[in-house]
Amino acid sequence: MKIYEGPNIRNVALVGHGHSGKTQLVSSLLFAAGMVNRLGKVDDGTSITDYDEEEIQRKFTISASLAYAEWGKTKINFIDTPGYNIFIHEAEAALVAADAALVMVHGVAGVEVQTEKTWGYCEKFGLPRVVVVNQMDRDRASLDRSLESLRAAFGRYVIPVQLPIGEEKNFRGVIDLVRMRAHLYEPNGSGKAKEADIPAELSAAATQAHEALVEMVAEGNDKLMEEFFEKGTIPVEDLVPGLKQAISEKRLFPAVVTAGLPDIGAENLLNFIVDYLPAPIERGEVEGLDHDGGSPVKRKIADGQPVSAFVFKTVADAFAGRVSYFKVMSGILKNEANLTNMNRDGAERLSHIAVIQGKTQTPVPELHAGDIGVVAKLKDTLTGDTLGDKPAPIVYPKIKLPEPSISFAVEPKSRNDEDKLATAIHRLIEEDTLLRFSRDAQTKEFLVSGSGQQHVEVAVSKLKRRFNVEVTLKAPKIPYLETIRAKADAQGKHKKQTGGHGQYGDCKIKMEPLVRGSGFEFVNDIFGGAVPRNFIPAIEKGIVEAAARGYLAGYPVIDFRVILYDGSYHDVDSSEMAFKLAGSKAFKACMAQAKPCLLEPIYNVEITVPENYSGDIMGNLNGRRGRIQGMDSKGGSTIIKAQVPLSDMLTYASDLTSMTQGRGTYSMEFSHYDLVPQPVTDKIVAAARAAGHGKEEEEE
Ligand SMILES: Nc1nc2c(ncn2[C@@H]2O[C@H](COP(=O)(O)OP(=O)(O)OP(=O)(O)O)[C@@H](O)[C@H]2O)c(=O)[nH]1
Ligand SMILES: [Mg+2]
Repeated sequence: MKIYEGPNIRNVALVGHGHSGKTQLVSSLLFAAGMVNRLGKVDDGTSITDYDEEEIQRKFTISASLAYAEWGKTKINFIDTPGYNIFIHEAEAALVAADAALVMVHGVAGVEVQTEKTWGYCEKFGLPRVVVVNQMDRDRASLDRSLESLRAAFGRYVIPVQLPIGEEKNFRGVIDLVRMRAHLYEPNGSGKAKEADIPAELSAAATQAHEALVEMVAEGNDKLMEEFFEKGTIPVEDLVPGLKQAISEKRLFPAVVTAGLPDIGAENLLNFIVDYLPAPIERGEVEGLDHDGGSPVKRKIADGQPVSAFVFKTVADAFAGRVSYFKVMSGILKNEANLTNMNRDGAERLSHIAVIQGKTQTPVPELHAGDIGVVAKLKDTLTGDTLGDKPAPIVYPKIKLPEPSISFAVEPKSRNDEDKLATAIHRLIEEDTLLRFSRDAQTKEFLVSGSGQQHVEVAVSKLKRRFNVEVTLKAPKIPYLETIRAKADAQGKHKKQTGGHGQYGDCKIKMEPLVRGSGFEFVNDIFGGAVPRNFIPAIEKGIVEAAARGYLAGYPVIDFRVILYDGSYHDVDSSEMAFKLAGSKAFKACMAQAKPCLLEPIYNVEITVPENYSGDIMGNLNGRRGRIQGMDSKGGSTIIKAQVPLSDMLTYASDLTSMTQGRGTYSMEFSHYDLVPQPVTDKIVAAARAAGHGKEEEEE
């Protein structure tokens, strides 16, 4: 393995809608570049970057992965990312390591929901973009139609730099509109091309497209504009740097054509990446903080700087342990380096640094500023951490992922599974930072939360396959709550004075509603010792415990204030227990007056779907207690804002998947849930009782 330095490295991420062909294209590019000796295929489970068993089985990308092509003097690092909506956060998280993106669209479908979403991610990271119109060998594939949708979505700065030669099944090569040459690919899928003159029948179209390109390159560049007016064109030796600059400045988004499966356009794309996309060092400086939570500092992306690396991904391997993926942000990272974890202030030794081709590691002696590598068995470094030279501290910003939106209850299958569950899940969470594991304090269930049903199912499948832990998934119990809507005032008296030692406790309380999220407040307003001080905590305890047992359907009562203002006691018979029971009785008496109601968790969601599905989806929402709050359209998509009860969320998400034909053509974002007052139904009470809620208080 050669050592590559700054100018000879490219880091490009492939992003876009599911099924556009990103994973296939990476394998096809690697084959064309001679990195592998056969063409890996997604459909056979032999692609380089969908190597995980979960991916092979499902035939789509779940987690971002890395590959590289040594092309001429340059090493191109490819980051293949998922396009499926449920895993799209992985694409966002991986873009931090990229210096440019290939935004892939399907040549038949054009721009789709996740194309727009990932375009937005690229914008956020300030990445130059090449639009790849792929699968040009398919029936009805069309560059013109794809461009139409691209321009509608992203503006007129999406400009073709290639034209296809041949259509559909006959797609066999591309015209390079910069140099005005044709490249005809061998029909055997080798990814190799021969240069030729532009076919006569395409010559007029090519000239027109070339002129359009020249004008666009000149548009934002005074010097080139002058040259263009003078000569009526721009010679190729000025056009190449002009285009490169326009791409780096994100002024132009060039469009190329490919077909991954027959491996057409591969050499042209590899050359385009090397010739026109920026090397990491060309990005100049990166920003960070001088320590976690500290002040901003900048670091030049250059070999001459102190070493620093950002860990952007972690893989939890059952045998190799943690594998950390990092980008060298500055300096030269040597094998066996001793670095400091800048976030946790711990020492880490980087033994056996390597580059990775899918899952296959190749050890390297060093990696230069801008390059990407992996290392196993770091002690306590996780995704989002910065490693560096202790005397030159810098901490790079972590990516904030969305919150998980869907929770399932998990039940270990056996005692043995239960023992291993927490450890295994925590290792998975290191790899999949959006996954959450928790115990619901109220329902006592173990919950696994993720971005969608498939996300949680993949986690369960990994638990079994990698860690030999078996669990079953269930719909979680809904954590309803109860609250009050009116003030109340009541007395609670507990008195038993028959025979032996008696019991006596008596209190008067007022109750009033508080705003949502306030919880519980207790105010002691007793004057003159009507209740001795030492019994007051017992009254509060009695109320708190009664509130936890609920009033209407056995769900905890929240968001209210209790004011204890009077009471009485007995010198001999009063006890803590008696006052606790008095508190509980006073609470119940108040609840009867306080207009209690149930609070139901209702999610606020934003659903983006292709226009033609929006009618079905709104009908479905209305049919299941969803409330539509607003609608908007953008490109060919409709954005629906709605509220959906948590109790309907699981079935709702699976309905959406089937309504949009199972390929994740929608995107659903959850902001937060509100607790919304609802009437109590028999069904809810029955479910609560069945779940053991609202048990009677202890014997008096
Ligand atoms: N005809 C044709 N089929 C292709 C081409 N590229 C990919 N496919 C097929 O399209 C399907 C999707 O390809 P993938 O490479 O998995 O797509 P992807 O963009 O990685 O999808 P996600 O991982 O879900 O984001 C597979 O069945 C491929 O065999 C192509 O150029 N031509
Ligand atoms: Mg893929």
